[in-house]
Amino acid sequence: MSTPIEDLRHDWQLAEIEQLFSLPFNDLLFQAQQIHRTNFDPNSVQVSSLLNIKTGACPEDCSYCSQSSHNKTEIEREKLMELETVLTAAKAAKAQGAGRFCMGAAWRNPTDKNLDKVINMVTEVKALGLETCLTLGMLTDSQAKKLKTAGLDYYNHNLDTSAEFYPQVITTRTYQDRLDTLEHVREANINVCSGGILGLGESIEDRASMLRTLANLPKHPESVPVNMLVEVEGTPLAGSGVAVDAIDFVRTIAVARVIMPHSVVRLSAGRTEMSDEMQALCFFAGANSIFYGDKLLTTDNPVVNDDRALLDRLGMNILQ
Ligand code: SAM
Ligand code: DTB
Ligand code: SF4
Repeated sequence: MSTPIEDLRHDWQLAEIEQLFSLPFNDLLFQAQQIHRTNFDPNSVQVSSLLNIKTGACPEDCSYCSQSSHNKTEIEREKLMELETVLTAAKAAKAQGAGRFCMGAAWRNPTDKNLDKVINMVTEVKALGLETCLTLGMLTDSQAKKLKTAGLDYYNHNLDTSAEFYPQVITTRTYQDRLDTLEHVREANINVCSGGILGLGESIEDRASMLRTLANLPKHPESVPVNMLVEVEGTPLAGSGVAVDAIDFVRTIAVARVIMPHSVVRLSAGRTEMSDEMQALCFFAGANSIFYGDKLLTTDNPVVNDDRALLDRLGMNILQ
C-alpha cells in the first residue's frame, strides 16, 4: 500500500513547499512519518559506501569542494585509481555490509577514454554482488547510454542548491548543465541520485526551491542525498557560513519525504558533526539511507562501529 504513482506530484508550487517548511515541527514530522511508513519499512536503512577514484585538480570552482583547483586545500591530486585498488575497497565495503558502492571522480566530465576505464570498474564491482553508483560530473547522452549498457545502477549528480542561489556557489557551469545531465541519465534508464547541500549560505526559500526542482522533474530521483556542508579549510565556504540549524536540517529531510514519497532520502555528508539525536530525528523525518564507511570522498564519515551502535540503539537494521 505505497503511495499510488498517480498521486506523486510534479507540479509543486514554491509557496506550497514553503508552507510545509513553516508547519509546526511536530505536524511536519507526523506527516512525513506517515508518508514514510506508507512507502518504506521505517526501521530499515539502505547503506552505500563511497570511494574517490580520482582526486583533486578539478577545473570546476565549486566553493564548498576540497578538490577544486580553484581552492587552496591540502588535497594531494591523484590520477584515476587502478582497477585492483578499487576492487579491494569494494570487497571491504561489501564485507562491512554495504549494499551499494559509489565511485566518485573529481572531473568536470569524463573523457571517453576514462569512461571506458570506469566501465571496467562498474562491471567488476557488480560481479562482486554490489549495486553500483558513479558520480563523474557531466555526461553526454551517449556516455549515459554506454554506462547503462555496462549495467550501472545509479548515477549521482547533485543540483546542490536552488537555481537562484547556484551562481553564488559555482560559476564554471550552469544549473541547466546539471539538469541536462540528469535528463541524459534518466533517458538512459539509469536510476537518478540527485540532491544538495545545506549550509552554503542559502535561505529556507532556496532549500524549498531546490526540492521543488527535484520533485517537479518528470520522474522523482530514486535517491535524494541531503548533505550538510563539510567545511574544508582552504575553501571559500570554510568558516564563513553560519552552521545549519539542526531543526531546519530535519525539516528539510521531512519536506523531501513529503513531496517525494517513493524516493530514498540519504542523510549524507556532515554526519560527523551531528549528534545521535539529530540523526535519529532525520530517520524519523524520513531519511532511510546513509553513507557507510570511515571516509566520504576526501573527508571523514562516522566509523562503522559507531554507526552500528547507533542503528542498534534505534532498533534499526541495514537493508539487505
Ligand atoms: N565532480 C563530480 C560532481 O561534482 O558532480 C562528482 C564528485 S562531487 C565531489 C559530488 C558531490 O559531493 C557534489 O555535488 C556535492 O554535492 C558533494 N560535496 C562535495 N564537497 C562537499 C562538502 N564539502 N560538503 C558537502 N557536500 C559536498
Ligand atoms: C553526495 O551527495 N554526497 C557524497 C556523494 N554524493 C558523492 C559526497 C560527499 C562529499 C563530502 C566531502 C568530501 O568528502 O570531500
Ligand atoms: Fe569538481 Fe565535483 Fe568538487 Fe565541483 S564538486 S570541484 S565538480 S569534484
